Amino acid sequence: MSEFQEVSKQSGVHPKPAGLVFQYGTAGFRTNAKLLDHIMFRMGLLATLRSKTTKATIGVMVTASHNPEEDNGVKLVDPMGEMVSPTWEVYATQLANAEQEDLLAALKDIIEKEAVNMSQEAKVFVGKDTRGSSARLSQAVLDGVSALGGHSKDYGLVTTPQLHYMVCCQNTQGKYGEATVEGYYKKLSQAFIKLSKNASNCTDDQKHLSVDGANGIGALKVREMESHLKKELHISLFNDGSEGKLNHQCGADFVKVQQKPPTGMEINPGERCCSFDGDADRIVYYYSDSEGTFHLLDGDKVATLISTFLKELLTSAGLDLKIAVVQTAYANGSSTNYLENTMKVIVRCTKTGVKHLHHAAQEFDIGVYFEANGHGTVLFSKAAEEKIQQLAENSSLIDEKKRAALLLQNTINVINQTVGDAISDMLLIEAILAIKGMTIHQWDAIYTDLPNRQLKVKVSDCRVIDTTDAERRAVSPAGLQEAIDTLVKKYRKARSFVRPSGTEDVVRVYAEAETQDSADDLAHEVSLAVY
Ligand code: 16G
Ligand code: ZN
Repeated sequence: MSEFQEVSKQSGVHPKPAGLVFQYGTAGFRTNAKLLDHIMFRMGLLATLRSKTTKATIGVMVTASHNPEEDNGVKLVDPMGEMVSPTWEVYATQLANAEQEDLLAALKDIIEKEAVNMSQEAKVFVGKDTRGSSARLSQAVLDGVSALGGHSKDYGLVTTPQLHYMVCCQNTQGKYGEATVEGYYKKLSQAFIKLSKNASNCTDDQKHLSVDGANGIGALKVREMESHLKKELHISLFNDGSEGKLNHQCGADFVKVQQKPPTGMEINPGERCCSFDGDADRIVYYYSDSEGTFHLLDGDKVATLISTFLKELLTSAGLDLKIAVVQTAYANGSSTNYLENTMKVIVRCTKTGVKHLHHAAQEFDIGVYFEANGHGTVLFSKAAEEKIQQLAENSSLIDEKKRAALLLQNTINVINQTVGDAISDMLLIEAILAIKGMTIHQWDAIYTDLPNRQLKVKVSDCRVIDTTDAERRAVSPAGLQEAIDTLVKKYRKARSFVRPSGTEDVVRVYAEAETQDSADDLAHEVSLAVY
């Protein structure tokens, strides 16, 4: 077969250094960019096979998100814009680790297991972030696709959620939108402008937002989008990539972990600010008060704002739809308490990693999912979307119901349902605050976060820790959970858990308690128990 000869030939241009082993982790492959060329080529091959079996377009995104500039990575996107299925994650690992002389055998093994029809056409969409290594690495992906005779479309510089969106649009024959970056801006901005029209008395001052672009792709794309927003949002962009280094002392991950503002940003008291991460799939908000104290509004606060807004609209529209919020063990206890006991919405907890949250959210009419780190979106079931649309089109409705239904409809259109999207989340949050006439301080005051602390512990092998109950309890090593339980009892309103990281060789420790000192002490004591 000539295609295998072509694979052999091309793989020689992208050789694997012998002995190098990587795993397709929570967010694909991610490591120093120098080690990734062969992996990129092979992911091009794998995406082509995946496209043939699904008879649909598959996406490949070259990015390492919030990692430092020297790193890079790759993620595969399935037909509806979701993360690639777990079986194919296993294939990805196998193909990436096959030694040079075993590559064809590894490839043929997948073809056989999945009964891939090699005469089926294949199409792969490729995107990349702004890292120096991304151009070369995305070319390696394209080489992989063409070696197996697949067709590719290179979207060039796009955010991760934009690529997910393109894949979904393509495979739904345009029902979700047009598979172009321009189409994405149009859909989101039109919905945003319609939502904004419902904000009466909104001053120019209230339409102002400072955005930290993490010196990455998000900054570029916010610039491109701005003209579509018709002055309904005034953005001051910082860390736009013109001077600073990607993710260095800035971006959503830095702000969340360090609990302080990014460098390179001017912050005036009370002003709304937000940070994207390096591939613009995460967002966190913050402000500094009149005393100069920094306040962070993370993914939990975002989930609360969005779910409150949606629940109120459902009530006004008289729609009986089941809404749930999906969180992880990292969600602040105060947020869970507020959602369950004050808001009375269903709350689910899943393991860390977007695919777990996404999956859980799909089980409800409306599933709002957010990780505390700011990655999240809202999913509407097909039935829910249809009910909302019917109501919005029903001309005999009284004003309040009609208004609520139209707001819901535009909310659906401003959201990127394929994956968490900093730009889309930003537009939705800005619209909600404007409609509710809410300041960032008022949003922050919905509930008060419990003080918390995260630590990481280096151990020789973090896999000795095994967890259950959505990572909230340790089942091994023996005695660890009992030790944590004893420590937690010493503090008021306390909670703590440990879990092995899926992206680094460390164990993560989380603790929260009534005071910051207690949270710090508890985290420290639990990390000692991990040794
Ligand atoms: C990945 C995940 C993110 C998760 C993080 C946890 C995706 C797209 N990204 O970045 O959701 O919060 O890993 O990292 O799933 P950890 O396992 O090292 O704590
Ligand atoms: Zn990211």
